[in-house]
Amino acid sequence: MPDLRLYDYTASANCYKVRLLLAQLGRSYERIPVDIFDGDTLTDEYRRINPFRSTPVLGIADDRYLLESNAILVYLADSTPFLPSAAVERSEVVRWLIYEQTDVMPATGGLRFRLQTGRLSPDHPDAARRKNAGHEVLGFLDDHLADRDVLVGTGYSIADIAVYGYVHVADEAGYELDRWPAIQSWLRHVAEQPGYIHDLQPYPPNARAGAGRSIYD
Ligand SMILES: N[C@@H](CCC(=O)N[C@@H](CS)C(=O)NCC(=O)O)C(=O)O
Repeated sequence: MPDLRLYDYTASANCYKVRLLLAQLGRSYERIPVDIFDGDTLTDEYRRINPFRSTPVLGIADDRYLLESNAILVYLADSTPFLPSAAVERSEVVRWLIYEQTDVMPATGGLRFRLQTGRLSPDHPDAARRKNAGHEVLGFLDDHLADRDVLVGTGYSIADIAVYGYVHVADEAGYELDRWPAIQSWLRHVAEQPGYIHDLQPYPPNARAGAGRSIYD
């Protein structure tokens, strides 16, 4: 019986990041599907697991639950090559984990979600605002990656996994990734890493605005 339980939504790139690291670590786990548009995160039981009602959540031994995708990546990567032990490199990894959540995710994943589920049209001012921010983010990443294969130091790390989770979906949010050649070669480099999987699903019909029950409606 695996000691890890992943509360998981297959269309979420935050959840995909955790599935990707688990696959690359070769860790077995129990997958607990959470349909966030069928009210699964709105129950009292789910609130006890995660008062913020988001996915992913990682259940570990002794009925403890880890929240926040990147905090889960740090936990799983501890003492592995996916998280450098040297203080400076470790700090740089954390910097990218923060940047992914504050800047990358809203511009790419947030826009993908809203466009694909009919919450925003491409010409809505909020879509345009996110798109402008995304151009800045992707330009910045392309500059950073112009002379390196990975985001931190010389080795593939959870910084790459986290940022990859939300950059590889940028085309689904309407970005033309061929504008950023260094990002494209980095995306290929990530996809060539041992144990790589890609099992992110499109949003199902019940994710459309008004079609289900979630914190978004
Ligand atoms: N900062 C959080 C964001 C989590 C998040 O927004 N998860 C979304 C899916 S990508 C979710 O579960 N939304 C549904 C809900 O909160 O009920 C993390 O990285 O884990």
